[in-house]
Amino acid sequence: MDREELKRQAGWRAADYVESGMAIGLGSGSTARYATLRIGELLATGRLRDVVAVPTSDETEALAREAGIPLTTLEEHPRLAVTIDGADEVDPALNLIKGLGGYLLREKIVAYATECEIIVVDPTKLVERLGTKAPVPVEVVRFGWENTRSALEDTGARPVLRMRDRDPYLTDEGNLILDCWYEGGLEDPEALSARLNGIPGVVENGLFLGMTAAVVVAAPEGTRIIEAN
Ligand code: DER
Repeated sequence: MDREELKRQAGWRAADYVESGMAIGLGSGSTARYATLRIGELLATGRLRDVVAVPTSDETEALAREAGIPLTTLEEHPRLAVTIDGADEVDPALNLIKGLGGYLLREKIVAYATECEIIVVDPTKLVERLGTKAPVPVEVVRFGWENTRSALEDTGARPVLRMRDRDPYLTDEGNLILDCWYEGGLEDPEALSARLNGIPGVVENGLFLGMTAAVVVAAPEGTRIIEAN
């Protein structure tokens, strides 16, 4: 079974968490995409009704429109019942690194507004320690960003400015991303997250700690669900 098929299975299974009448969040990325398409299908066939969704990126907004999912905003629906999103790393406590797709800020705001955050991954995303395979993406404002980068280095990071072609990558909010590599992974993600967000110029970091209700992992031997304790 190829990886794309595993992503599809994870997305489809996660869509079962959505019930009629819910206001939900729609994550971004190539795995969450399948959940969005499935929710659109369930709405089209009438198996789901009266669902409204807050998208976490311009890309997901366009996909949801195409899939026929009615959209809403956090102003209209400040609390969301379920959000389905992807992740770049998941540790055994269901803490996450997110943001390689570039939408960590909106994704974190939406996750914070959500009762039941469901994460969809294939098994390559499971790690024993965060930061071993992926960097911690840190979104920073453009003003004074090189000073911000120096302050990030003081946390032990090797920050790399994310690029798109020959230009710096800009988020939906017009900010930069510094991908912060930590040799050997993260010893204390809680302390690091607090320290990162205390640096002037940092808007948000890609550590999603204690926010996940369940992870849907699609593997060749079958899809399993890991629930938070
Ligand atoms: O949080 C992110 O930005 C991630 O990239 C996440 O959405 C995973 O994306 P993927 O399913 O395409 O790997």
